[in-house]
Amino acid sequence: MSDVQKAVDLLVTSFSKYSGKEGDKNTLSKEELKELLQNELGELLCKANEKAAVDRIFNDLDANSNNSLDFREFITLVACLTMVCHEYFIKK
Ligand SMILES: [Ca+2]
Ligand SMILES: [Ca+2]
Repeated sequence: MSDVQKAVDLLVTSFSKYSGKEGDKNTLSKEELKELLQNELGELLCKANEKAAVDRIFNDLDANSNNSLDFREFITLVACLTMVCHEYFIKK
């Protein structure tokens, strides 16, 4: 597999790993998002431990306000982070 294919595969696998923990297997609850942020993005999002920060990220991502994040809503976070990282490397 190419690097990009591996990255896509990893994103899908990582999402499923957390979304399958409770409730709907295909969506992330706030608790599942919190675990994902802490375990997978702790270095990028150092405030993932703060409840208010998790609440804000969750509400920002939950585009249809149904109190759960599907893969499409989750990928918005990954896209934003990727763009921020990209800008950072361009400026370097
Ligand atoms: Ca779930
Ligand atoms: Ca939603």
